[in-house]
Amino acid sequence: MSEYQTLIIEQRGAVTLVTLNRPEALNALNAQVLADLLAAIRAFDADDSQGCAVITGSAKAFAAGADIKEMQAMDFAAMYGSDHFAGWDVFTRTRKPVIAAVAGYALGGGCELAMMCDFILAADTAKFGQPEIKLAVTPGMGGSQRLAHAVGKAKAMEMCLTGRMMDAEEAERAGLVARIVPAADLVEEAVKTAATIAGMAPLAVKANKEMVNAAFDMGLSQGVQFERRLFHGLFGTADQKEGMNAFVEKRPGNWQGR
Ligand code: CO8
Repeated sequence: MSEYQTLIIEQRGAVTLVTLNRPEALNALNAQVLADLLAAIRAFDADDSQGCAVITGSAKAFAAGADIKEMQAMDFAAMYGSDHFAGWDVFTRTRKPVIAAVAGYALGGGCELAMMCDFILAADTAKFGQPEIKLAVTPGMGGSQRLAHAVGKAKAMEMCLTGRMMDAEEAERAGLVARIVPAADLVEEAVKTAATIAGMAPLAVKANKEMVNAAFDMGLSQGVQFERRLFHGLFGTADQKEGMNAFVEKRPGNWQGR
């Protein structure tokens, strides 16, 4: 039996495929999902045989939000006292890349989880939204910030204030998703993309992820400086020598991860 109550984990070569599995609640994110996901993602990050992860849901729902039934009776003291949702910050500290493969609903916390991943591949059936306003609350897992970064103020504001959903095409046009694929091919395409990433030199993968993320926290000149220092640092690795030698010798690189 799986050690996870709400996830199915498969290793496909160097790719960890994580499938959210709470079909009775359209994968709503409750405390158990958070605990399972943090444990799974920590195990993935610590496993040298794994280079990239994919998080997906079902055909109907990636995740239909934070679990409303779990939050329904909570008051301010319970929310603030437990710093509810702070655990999700841990998820974003994963150093290896994580791809969200989204089919169906990605609403509220589901949209926020997808945006916490490094990029989103969307099925043509995907629907994104921050409908918390309809519950008289707001996004609580970073959605207002990450959506505004991804799609700009006008669309983020409209989405948060009206709670309307964006389909896959609009999401791609707006820059929320990297690419749309037919629903039937979503998981295979995401695993294939993850395998491509997992086939790259591991330190370069971490450095690329870290520097693109820095663009959201740093000003331009500071970010460019950060990029350059990380770039310089990679010239202290065996894989940089191997990568450039392999190019000159017209052969694939053989990475050591150091
Ligand atoms: N939480 C708990 N249960 C849910 C959720 C959810 N977010 N979404 C769906 N479910 C449950 C339903 O209650 C239903 O259970 P049951 O069969 O026991 O009645 C089951 O999943 C199936 O759902 P539906 O029957 O509603 O399925 P439909 O196909 O009719 O509709 C929808 C699908 C449109 C996705 C609909 O389920 C829906 O609107 N869901 C809620 C979407 C939503 O509002 N999400 C945002 C939640 S709030 C959030 O994510 C962040 C809150 C931040 C708070 C900040 C606090 C610090």
